[in-house]
Amino acid sequence: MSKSTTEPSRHDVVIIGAGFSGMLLIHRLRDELGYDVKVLERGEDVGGTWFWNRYPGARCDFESEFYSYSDEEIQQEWDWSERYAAQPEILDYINFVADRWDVRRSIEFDTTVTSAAFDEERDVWIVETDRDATFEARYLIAATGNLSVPSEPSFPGMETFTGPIHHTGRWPKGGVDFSGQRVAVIGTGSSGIQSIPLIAEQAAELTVFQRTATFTVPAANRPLTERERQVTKQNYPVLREAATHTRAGILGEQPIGSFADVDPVLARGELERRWRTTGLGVAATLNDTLVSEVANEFVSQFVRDKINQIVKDPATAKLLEPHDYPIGTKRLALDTGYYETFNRSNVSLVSIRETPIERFSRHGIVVDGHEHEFDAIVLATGFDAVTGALERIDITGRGGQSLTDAWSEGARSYLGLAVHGFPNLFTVTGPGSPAVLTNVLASIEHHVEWISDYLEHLRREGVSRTEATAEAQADWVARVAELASHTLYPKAASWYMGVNVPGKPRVFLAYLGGFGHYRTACSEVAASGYPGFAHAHSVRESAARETERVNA
Ligand code: NA7
Repeated sequence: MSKSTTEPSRHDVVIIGAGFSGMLLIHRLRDELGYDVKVLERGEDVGGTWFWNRYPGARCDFESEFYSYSDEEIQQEWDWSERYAAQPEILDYINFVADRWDVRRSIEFDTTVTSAAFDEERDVWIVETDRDATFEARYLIAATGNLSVPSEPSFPGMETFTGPIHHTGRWPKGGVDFSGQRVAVIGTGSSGIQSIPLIAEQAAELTVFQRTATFTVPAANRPLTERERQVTKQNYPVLREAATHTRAGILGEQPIGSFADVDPVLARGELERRWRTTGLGVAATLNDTLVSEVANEFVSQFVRDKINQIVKDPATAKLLEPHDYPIGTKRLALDTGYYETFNRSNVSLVSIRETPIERFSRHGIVVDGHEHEFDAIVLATGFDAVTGALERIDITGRGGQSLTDAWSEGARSYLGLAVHGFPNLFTVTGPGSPAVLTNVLASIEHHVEWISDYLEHLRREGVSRTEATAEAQADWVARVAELASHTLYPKAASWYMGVNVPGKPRVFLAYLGGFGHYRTACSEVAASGYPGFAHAHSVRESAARETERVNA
């Protein structure tokens, strides 16, 4: 911990992260409720995930008109150009909102939080940073994002490679010019799938190293018409409200029934229609795709057939066919021309399933004794998702307990919002919430609203310390695990399960009961006076109140 030599900067609330969540927290808590807030942000500007993930092809995979704040003024003013906006447009939007809400005056940029310790005497968090600055606040809110810490595998000899190595999640600000170069991409998750078609267009040669073939469906991205924008704008409140009742926090195609009840010819036709027009709607065609192996296999095989139709070389098509997990149990990727890219003469695919990367050399990558030579290497290897950002901060709660120890057997949380042993700490879209399975903007708005309401409740009640009880947390963790156990999700080695990071405990990190039910559960807690949280007054404040009482 780098202890500051100067007086701490004192606030009501310290927030870590200035992405979509941190910005909304400033607006809600500072502008609407009058709290003194301070946001600490590692980057040099706002944007979070969308600040860092500047790789070619990066775009959202929920429709932009809804992958955005529901603020009426802003949603009426902003025009989205495409169904799924690309990263530069999303970052422009974030900057537009940052100016409108004047958030930057509450943010310390280029500031990495190194530790946070709860002072039980005063009921405040003491937050240290990598700069000579300490911050104190009654409440600490982690708005650290689920996909913010890149997972960078360390291959032997990596340091000997003479060319540049870029991680998709830390892409250089000015972009990268691959013209005329021999380029390697390692990783075929969403980031690889989005960037590979564009890198292939620019590079002289592109070699894709694939460990697991991923299910991906066409995004069916296209420009939005003025008419479409108008209709959405006229109906925003009702559309947003309806979305909060859905499983994923977004209105989309509804299932046509379960595998057993639907005529396979009809189901196949519906899959065909959705493949061409609806992106993620493919996986929602049957309502039991994520719980029934036969239903899942039907949809999985449909996608494999598509791959074989699109990819001309049968051996490459075979390698691209996903067989390692049921469709939907890892995040379904949305692509623009991914499978078609493998028909290009400058693109080749190397499977590293059976023969993993042995090492990097000065000039490239060695697999199965063969050296592939490259000018540049792209790591599209994903993130230490959901818990990574918090576990990199030395967080100490009540009794000197560290968060890393508390989560050593998997992240535990009450409602995905609070952690037993860590009073006055809230996590936006935290583990145990459904956030990563939803349109995350809907989840962020819900959490910010819930936390703000709760802070107001605590303020009204004169409470200085709140903590999730061990029992409430245990019940919630059991509920999350129980829901997952009835699905096919645990069959995939996914980042939802923490499996992609070596040594991370294998625990399903998201609530599978659906966004609508989750909201209801959170509302019920609020409406019943926040059961599952223990409230107290700080030792000092209680003493002050007692003195006041005696003097009166
Ligand atoms: P993902 O989805 O975690 O994908 C990472 C990819 O990198 C995946 O294909 C991995 O293979 C591969 N990978 C990771 N480590 C290695 C090593 N050591 N060797 C070879 N290959 C490796 O991350 P993304 O950034 O693509 O997407 C994250 C989310 O962003 C996505 O879900 C959307 O929500 C947006 P594996 O499958 O583990 O075998």
